[in-house]
Formats: sequence, structure tokens, C-alpha cells
Amino acid sequence: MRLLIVSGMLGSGKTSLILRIADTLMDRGLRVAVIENEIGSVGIDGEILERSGLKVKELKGGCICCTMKTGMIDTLRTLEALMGPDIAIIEPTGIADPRQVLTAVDGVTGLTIGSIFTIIMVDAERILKVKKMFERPLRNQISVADLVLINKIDTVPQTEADEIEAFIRSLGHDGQIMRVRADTGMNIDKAADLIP
Ligand SMILES: Nc1nc2c(ncn2[C@@H]2O[C@H](COP(=O)(O)OP(=O)(O)OP(=O)(O)O)[C@@H](O)[C@H]2O)c(=O)[nH]1
Ligand SMILES: [Mg+2]
Repeated sequence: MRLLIVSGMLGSGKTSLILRIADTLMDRGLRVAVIENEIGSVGIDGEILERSGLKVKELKGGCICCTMKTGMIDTLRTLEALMGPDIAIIEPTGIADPRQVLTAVDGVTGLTIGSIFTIIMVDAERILKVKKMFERPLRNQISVADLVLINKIDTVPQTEADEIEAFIRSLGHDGQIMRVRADTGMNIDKAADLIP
């Protein structure tokens, strides 16, 4: 089983991306499962995902990067045993530190993780406005990114998109950056091509 972690700040478009990317992966014949981690008790994202026919497990009431670490690992084990998905997509909460999600699954017995790919969603509409306040979590998220997606590209002019890209580079990301729209699926196929 391979893992795809989709991280990013609150409302950056993680669930929208997962809907699109799961569709693309299933069209390619892969079995896909989703693990949703929501702090609140309303499982709205899980419902949206399930309506599209996806197999979804929700983890509520804590963060999988800390208090719910074992919950996440148990869920992965159960998924592997019962469904054997080719790929499990994990949406941590917007405040999670994806580095801790990565260390949580590292070397766990009873789990065979083929590879882990981490996508960080950046909200084009808000990132430059909040970059000072969120520089540390952004830096932490981007430090583990295999791919950074500048989402909601429809909300900014190209000059601002260029500025956002420069900002992401300034945080030390030297991998791929793509400009996408998770709501319409623009460029999501190309992003899916990069997942091993
Ligand atoms: N304009 C625009 N809106 C988008 C785009 N992608 C997502 N949205 C909207 O942004 C809002 C948040 O999207 P979600 O996919 O729920 O984001 P999320 O990161 O899962 O949010 P949380 O789970 O609450 O952190 C929704 O209203 C989406 O329709 C995009 O490319 N452009
Ligand atoms: Mg979500």
C-alpha cells in the first residue's frame, strides 16, 4: 500500500483535491481509500467524499500528528487487511505538522508501506496575506513536500502567482510546484502523474 498525504492550511482545498485525484487514480484502475482527520465533530468532508463512492475512514476529536497517532496506524492496518487499497490518501487537519505524520508511520510493524508521497496545498488567495503569521508552520509543511500545489489559481493574477512561487522557493522547496484549481480539476491530471 502506498500513501499519499495531502496537507495544507485550513480551507486550502485538500478535500477538493482528494475528490479529483481519487477519481483520476480510480480511472487508472487503482483501489483508493481515504483517511480524514477532522478536529471538529461534524464529518462534512467525509460525507462529501463518501458520496462520490470513495471508501472513507474518519478520525475525529484529535490530531493524527499527536494524540491520534495510534488511531491512524490502526486504521491503516485495518484498511490494509480488509480492503488492500493500492493507495491510501490521508488528509490531516489544517494545523497538523506533516513531519509528525511521516514519523508516525515510519517503520510500523504489521504495515507494508510501499512509498509515501506528500502534497502540500497552498491557498493562492490567502497565502501572501498570512505568510508572516504562519511562516513557521508553512516552512514545516513545505520542508516535507514532494510536490507543492498553488491552488485557487483562478483567484490571483499571474504576477501574484509568480510572487507566491518565489515565496515557496524562499522557504527552501526545490521540488516541483504546480498551479492548479482543485474545484474544477485544472492541472490535477498532471499532478497525479507525479505520484509514484
Ligand atoms: N476559487 C476556488 N475555490 C476553490 C478551489 N479549490 C477549492 N476551492 C474552495 O475552497 C473551499 C475549501 O475547500 P476544501 O477542499 O474544503 O478545503 P480543505 O483544505 O479540505 O478545508 P479544511 O478541511 O476545512 O481544512 C471550498 O469552498 C472549495 O470549493 C479553487 O481552485 N478555486
Ligand atoms: Mg478538508
